Amino acid sequence: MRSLLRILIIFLVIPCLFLAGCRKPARENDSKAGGIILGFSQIGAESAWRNCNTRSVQDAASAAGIQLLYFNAEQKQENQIKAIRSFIAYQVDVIAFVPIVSSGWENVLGEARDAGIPVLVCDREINIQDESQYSGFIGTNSLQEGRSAAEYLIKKYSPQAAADKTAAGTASSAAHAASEKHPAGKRPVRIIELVGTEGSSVAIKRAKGFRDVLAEYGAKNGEADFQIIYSVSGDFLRSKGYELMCSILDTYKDIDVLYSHNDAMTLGALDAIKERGIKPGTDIVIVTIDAEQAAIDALKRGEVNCVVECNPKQGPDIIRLATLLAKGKTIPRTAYMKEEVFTEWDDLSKLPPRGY
Ligand code: GZL
Repeated sequence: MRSLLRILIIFLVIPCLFLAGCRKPARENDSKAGGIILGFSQIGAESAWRNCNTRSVQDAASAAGIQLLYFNAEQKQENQIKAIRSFIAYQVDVIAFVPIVSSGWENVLGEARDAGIPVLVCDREINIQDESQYSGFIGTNSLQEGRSAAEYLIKKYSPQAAADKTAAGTASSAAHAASEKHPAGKRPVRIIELVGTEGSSVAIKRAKGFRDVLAEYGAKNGEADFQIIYSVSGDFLRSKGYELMCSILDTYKDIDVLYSHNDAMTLGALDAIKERGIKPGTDIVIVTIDAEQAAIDALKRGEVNCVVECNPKQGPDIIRLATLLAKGKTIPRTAYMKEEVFTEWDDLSKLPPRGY
């Protein structure tokens, strides 16, 4: 009921006020520090990661005394475009949005620019001809996340990893088992890929970064040691991760690795794998991205082998950059969040709670 009311206010009340010649209330001695109105269009609530991302922006706006017009697009680009048009009608000081997909933003961003409202692209990137239509990007480096996932696999399956384990006489870890299964020259490592939302910069770049590193490795070693046998979009959803993995396990044999673009899909896939008596982390090596608490816990249990962090706590940076834009300042075109990689070989005992 509340979301319907909110939608009505955004799409009906605000534009009507504008059409009736109303503007946002003129703010007495409008000190930009506190008087900023920020319109924020968020994708939805598809994962614990996304919910943390939203909370981070809301908390940072509140702490800075910024009035936040927040709108949840419920996974629809058209709702994001409507929300941005409402922000323009309300003449907010700055617009920030997380583009669910990377294309289709030219018209509405042209309208924002014509209205003199700076736009901050957050979390995911956009593909646009005229880059003057937005002021800057702050978010995650998805290309590097994909690269880090592949770099882990190369380390895991490299003959050196097996030699190190044998020399150290350590118990046969997943790394040792993996290298034993695939000593140099044997069949390629067979990889299943669960892809994020189709058309999103994150899915495109996590796939590209992963493939680039594997191709570089194959070229250097003169053979394709790694083979992506099937790649399919689970739309970043846990339910789809489960459904797809059930079908994949019924279809494909000799799966060595699951590379999943986010933890929500991974957690769904883990349920499917365990239901079949398969041991995740040992029988199937699992690499996932986000670093939600549930994924870190699975890493500690040995059910996941590598977790690439994708940092959702972008709120303070978004508010800092929005404040600069509201004051007419310029900001960097691109700013990436700090992110780490956690593997089965790390000491995770001192890792603080993830908060998402
Ligand atoms: C990444 C972000 C992705 C997360 C998913 O920057 O856009 O969207 O990896 C989320 O969990 O759904």
